[in-house]
Amino acid sequence: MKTLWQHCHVASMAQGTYSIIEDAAIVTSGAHIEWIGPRSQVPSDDYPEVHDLAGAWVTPGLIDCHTHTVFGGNRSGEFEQRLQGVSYAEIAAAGGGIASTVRATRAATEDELFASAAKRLKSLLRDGVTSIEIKSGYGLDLASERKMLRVARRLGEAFAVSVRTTCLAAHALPPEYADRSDDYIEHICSEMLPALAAEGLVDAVDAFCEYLAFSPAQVERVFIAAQKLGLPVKLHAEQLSSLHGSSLAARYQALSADHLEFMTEDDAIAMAAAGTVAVLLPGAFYFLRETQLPPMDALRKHGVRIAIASDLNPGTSPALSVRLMLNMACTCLRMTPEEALAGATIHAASALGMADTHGSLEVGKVADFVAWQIDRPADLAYWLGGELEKRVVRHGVEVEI
Ligand code: DI6
Ligand code: FE
Repeated sequence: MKTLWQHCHVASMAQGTYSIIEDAAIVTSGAHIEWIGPRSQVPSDDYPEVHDLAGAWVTPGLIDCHTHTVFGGNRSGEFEQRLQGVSYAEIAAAGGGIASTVRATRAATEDELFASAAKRLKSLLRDGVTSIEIKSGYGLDLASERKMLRVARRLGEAFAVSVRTTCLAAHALPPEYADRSDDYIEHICSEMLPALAAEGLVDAVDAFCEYLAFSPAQVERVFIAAQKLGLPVKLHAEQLSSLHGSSLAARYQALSADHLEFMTEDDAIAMAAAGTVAVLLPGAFYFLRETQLPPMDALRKHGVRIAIASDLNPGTSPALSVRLMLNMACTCLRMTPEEALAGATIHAASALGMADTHGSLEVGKVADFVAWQIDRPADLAYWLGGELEKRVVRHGVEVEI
């Protein structure tokens, strides 16, 4: 069925810029965009449904391309302890940190994980998100990683959002494998990934490349296993130190390398050549009070596409708003509001391998868009969180949020 959406301005984000169409109209046919352009040129037709968007600014639905939305428990207690002077090392020695989230995630039932993740997801959806990536990585054994990925799939069925799942079994070393990290990598490559992929639970494979997680050589083994299964890869790289994981990711044509505070210009050159997207995570940068900025000038100079995501996780980025991340991308990373919005739309789509169908408003693409009651697109990066008046359309149909 054809629907006409009019009385709006559009920031289509085609080619990664606002690409503004003033006094615009959009024709959707079923789930897709059939026509978009100035209202004066709308093809004359009998539109069975016509929507007046009352002067709204229409953007693509936001895409949160890096999240750990599914996890047990939370770590606000540790946050409070740290601010009372307890050190991170003391908290970790007492079984806190990522290990505590692994214990809570393993102990939770699938339904419990679904219920807690659904609350966080709803907050992101109220912020205009229509696609999201959700990683595993707090299970760290086959059954628990499966449980997390199943919850991620179920969230995509229960809510008006497209979910891309990423297996992050190589996130941390589980206690059963203490001092045997190579054996755990072998277990991931030969047992976990093949089983989870066969169950259709994995859209991409990720790892944490860091001195306190896994080495580049170990990550490479995970990438080779993923490639054998025909799965694209991505990588947490250069968050705390420079191991050139982002160059390794580029060698494996990774969809993205993420965090990147400590990357070098050579890493940026490698990523640009491979078309690997740089996913910057200002929530983690802020929450950890990081001072090392990603090399913004090198990324821009070499034409690396930059995406922005929430990194929603209990340890380093308890972020429930993508728009707040846009603001932090501007204030902390000195991105422009236009770059930030491209980062949460078209470039985020590329980071998930879905830019052919999502991320910008163009003929033939999926009709996922938000009609915001704002004065100009920069408002999306300007307001600090809160809720903006809006209408959300997914697959050509307005959704209740
Ligand atoms: N980088 C991070 O910031 C998170 N994971 C990662 O690879 C931290 C996850 C946590 O502390 O729970
Ligand atoms: Fe992360």
